[in-house]
Amino acid sequence: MKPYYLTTPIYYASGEPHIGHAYTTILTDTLARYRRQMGSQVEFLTGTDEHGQKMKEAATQKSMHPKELADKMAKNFKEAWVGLDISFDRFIRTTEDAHVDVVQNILNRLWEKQEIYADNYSGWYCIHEERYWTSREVGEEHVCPDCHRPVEYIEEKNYFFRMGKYQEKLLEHINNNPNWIVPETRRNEVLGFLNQPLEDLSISRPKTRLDWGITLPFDESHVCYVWVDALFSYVTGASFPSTQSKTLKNYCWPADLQVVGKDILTTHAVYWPTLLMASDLPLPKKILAHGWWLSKKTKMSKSIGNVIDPLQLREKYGTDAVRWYLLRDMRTGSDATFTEERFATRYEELANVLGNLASRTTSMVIKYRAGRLSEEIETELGEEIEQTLDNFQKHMDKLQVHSALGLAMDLARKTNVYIDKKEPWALAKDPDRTNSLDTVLGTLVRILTVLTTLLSPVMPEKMGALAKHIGLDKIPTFEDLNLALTTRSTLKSGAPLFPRDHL
Ligand code: ME8
Repeated sequence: MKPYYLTTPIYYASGEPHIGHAYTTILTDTLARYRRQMGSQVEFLTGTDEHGQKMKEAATQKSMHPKELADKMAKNFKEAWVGLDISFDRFIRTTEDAHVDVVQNILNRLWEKQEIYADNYSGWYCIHEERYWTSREVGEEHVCPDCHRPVEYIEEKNYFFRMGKYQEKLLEHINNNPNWIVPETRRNEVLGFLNQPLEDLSISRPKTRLDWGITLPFDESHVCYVWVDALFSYVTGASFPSTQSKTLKNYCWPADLQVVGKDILTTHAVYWPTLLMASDLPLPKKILAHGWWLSKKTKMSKSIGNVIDPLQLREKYGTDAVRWYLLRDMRTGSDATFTEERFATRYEELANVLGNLASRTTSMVIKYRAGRLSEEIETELGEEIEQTLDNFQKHMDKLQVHSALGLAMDLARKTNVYIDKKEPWALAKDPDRTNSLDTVLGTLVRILTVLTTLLSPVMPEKMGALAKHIGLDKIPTFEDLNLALTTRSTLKSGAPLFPRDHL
């Protein structure tokens, strides 16, 4: 059976990874881990986008060859992802031979099918954004509408993809599949964009202007436009058969989910599906376009210079706290503002609600029952647990990760209230109420077990530690949850999960 295939964008290797990249990657990782826990086989792709003008410029500034810079940055991205516990299965680099081969093959196919034609182009071009603009878009000041840098007027031969002819087919697909682009606000943006006639897409750059890219198989004097090159890396990453490997072994296109930021929605929801239609390849099943992390009300970005280094935060608070903050504090799909105060508030929630519940529970089971739960004990709060499990999965399946995490934390909060109400320390003093104490302790451990399952996709390391404290040898999958409630070894106390001295 084909694995559940999901992807992050293929990030530009022209700069260091920052918190925005980390957010998308942690979000995708959490969804990948959730799928694995639901019993699916998963293929998770991330990687670096290493061709194009931006890459060439960044390398020139550093007096490096673009490939040398790409090697360095691909390593930095990979290290950042390992540091943030990202469970990617494949890291693709667009300079890999296998990818160059796939792109040339597909371009050839499109050329033979006359989906690509040569024409002269004259108009405005933004080097930084690597795209053409119309006179109306650049206005009288002649600046790029996206990055506000001056644009250049150019005249050159270009190859064009007949994108315009797929407009109706794409509209039909979006209209027939209301959940193809989520959230709905982003879907509406794409529909708005498609209200205008869709133009053909320039897919080449003359080597006289830019030589750092994949050579067109039908014209040696041009390279492929970096966006077309990078988009097809999703197909290469799915083990698309190339001229070297003709087999369909491990081939897993189409993607089940492609996660991107809202800045690159048009390329993913318009260029990409139309290129796939022309190549006779199926479309991805779903596109999730999330919002931006802002810093002082502006988008965090390399060029603005207001970015936050995710690895620095990790050193201070730990990997899982970074993962928690980013996913819990941003409504999946909307923008959010990054502040250290919000970070501290979210960390407090981990320490005071979840960490506190875990340490109270383990220390009571150790103190009153020498770390052993009595067997076949009735537990309470069954309905709350079932409802949380059910709603958590519903929210995750709708990709509303922030609300799923909120539900798990609510269960932990309610359980702390339950402890205060039941006063197990009073029950322990009363020999007539032994059963009641066992029920309370059993309930607490049962809930912590459920919480390890719910929260391990976002906090794999801490939930692994919690599972050990409560006597489990591994975090149960959703299916194993019932079994895991009865089979466990002695509970052990351990270091606090979320030490308060970080605050
Ligand atoms: O666009 N908030 O790469 P890129 C949230 N190479 N997410 C952010 C963010 C922010 N402030 N800043 C960046 C490219 N991101 C192309 C992609 S895909 C075939 C080619 C995340 O390095 C977000 O996912 O500029 C955004 O879409 C992506 O990084 C852009 O990364």
